[in-house]
Amino acid sequence: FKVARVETKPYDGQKPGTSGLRKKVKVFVQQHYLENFVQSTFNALSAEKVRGATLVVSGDGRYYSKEAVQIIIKMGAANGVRRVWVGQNSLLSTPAVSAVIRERVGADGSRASGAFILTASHNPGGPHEDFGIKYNMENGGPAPEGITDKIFENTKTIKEYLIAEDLPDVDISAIGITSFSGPEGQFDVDVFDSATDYVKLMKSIFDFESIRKLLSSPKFTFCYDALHGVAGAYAKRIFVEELGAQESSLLNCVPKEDFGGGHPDPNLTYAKELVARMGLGKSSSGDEPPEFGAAADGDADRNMILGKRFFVTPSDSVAIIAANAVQAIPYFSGGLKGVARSMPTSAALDVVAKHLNLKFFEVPTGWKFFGNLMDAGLCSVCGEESFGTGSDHIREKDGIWAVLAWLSILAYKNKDNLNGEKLETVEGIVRQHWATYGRHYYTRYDYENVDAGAAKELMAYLVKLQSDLTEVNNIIKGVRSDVSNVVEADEFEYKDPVDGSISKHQGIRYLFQDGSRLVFRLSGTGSEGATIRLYIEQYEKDPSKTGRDSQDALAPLVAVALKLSKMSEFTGRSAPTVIT
Ligand code: VG1
Ligand code: CO
Repeated sequence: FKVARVETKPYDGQKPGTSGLRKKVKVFVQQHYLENFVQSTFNALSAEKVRGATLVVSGDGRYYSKEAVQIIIKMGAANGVRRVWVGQNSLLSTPAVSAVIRERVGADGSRASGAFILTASHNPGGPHEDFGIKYNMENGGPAPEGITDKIFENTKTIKEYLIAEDLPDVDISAIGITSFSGPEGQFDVDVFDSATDYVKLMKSIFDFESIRKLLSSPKFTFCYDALHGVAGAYAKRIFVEELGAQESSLLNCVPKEDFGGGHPDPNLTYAKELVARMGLGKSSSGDEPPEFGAAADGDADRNMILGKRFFVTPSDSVAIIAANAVQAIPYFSGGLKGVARSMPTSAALDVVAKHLNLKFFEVPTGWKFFGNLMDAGLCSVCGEESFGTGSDHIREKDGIWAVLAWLSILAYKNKDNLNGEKLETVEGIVRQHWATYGRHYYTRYDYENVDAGAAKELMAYLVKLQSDLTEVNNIIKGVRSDVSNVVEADEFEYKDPVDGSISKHQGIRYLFQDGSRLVFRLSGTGSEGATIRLYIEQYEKDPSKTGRDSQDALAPLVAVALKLSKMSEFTGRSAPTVIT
């Protein structure tokens, strides 16, 4: 093949957000749009990460992925990349990409040094919905801000990109290596099975035999919903073939370009079918719900864990996994190096860290901040309130890992009980945890697709309000006299303990005397307008008071949050789009 230099002009707005560049498909298909971003990424990396390198390119299989893979292959070839690795049909979950970078060895002994992940994660897909792309580094984790800032700068000045226009499209449905010869020698495209490396890694972390026993117990019933995302490509292999679950326990496990028209976000609003099956929500079918249910998002890095008629908040989930990991999961049997959570995630994990005397870190939203801690050996288990949970086995959050972690805990708690009267349940484990550590009542209100100007004004107003806590507390007393005082308010700023880098403006916090918190942030993953996220948390230590309905328990704080922020005045909304 030959290398063509194509002239181009910059596009506005190619700034990677919390997790890569996400835009409507109609934006991505504009002439040179994807090419500009890919070339800007190559130009932001040091030469040895590109020339002669091995790169992974794949994603959640959403609409426009197949075209994008071919473009990136041709651009890789032209930029001197030696090999491109592609999951069959361009499918690889985000955690599997991370695993492939860290674990896979090519037939010729090669190893990958980075990846383009093609996903907009939990955002809907299809010709009228979202596409996305992000770059991951040689540790398997998302590019740090230093790199994403450079990429953005490059997109503003780009004049040309390199592409092997005459390279034929590669058949990405067939496993095997196709070789080409270019000006600098051989170039290979290696199409491989999407699940093999990931499944192998999972088997090295968990005790599959004990999970298999749990799943085969007639008293244990199981259900998994991939919401038509890429998790489906792993669910059958792991849950059915390896662990013996029934095929009928898999819902929506065939990956689709448009996620079946749904919103592939595993929460109580969007995972409707699973929620009904688990006996939650209004549309319960009347059948006896399974003991355990879980769902994933489009790229399978998120998870929702449910018990029979019971929802586990993601903040509780990571705390419970951390509290039980050493006993229940072989990978952690030597102890935890430390734990970490994102700032808006509830402090349930903090309490576990304190009890178990573990190192603890609070980082800004987005998985990239956990990676440095893990690379430095400071953190084993971490999580976010946004249905992201994971560990240092890779450098991304991992939806299926979280399910296997919960199944391991259930298997451990029931190991002498599989033929007994009654199994320990998800709900039982969570209530026991609250009794020991106290409960963090938690909810998040999302206001999606709000006018971007109005959202900025609301945030600016909240920052200004922070300078006068007397005023803040007067407003609060005017709404609810039963809510405690705000004692501190700030904008969260993070100094990375490993590389010393500083991230500012990571969310507005109001901290109350009784440990309650209100956090306000603007989303960095949307593709249209602005999304305001409001996080509400309240700690209850008294074991006799940990069993309340969470929306009831939090009603006073919610009222205060809405009043303090003038939410309806600024946004014109009387209610949030999604409550989780
Ligand atoms: C959201 C979540 C954040 C998560 C990010 C990527 O970001 O809040 O916790 O890491 O999505 O998740 P934001 O900026 O919209 O609040 V995924 O599964 O979309 O890659
Ligand atoms: Co995701």
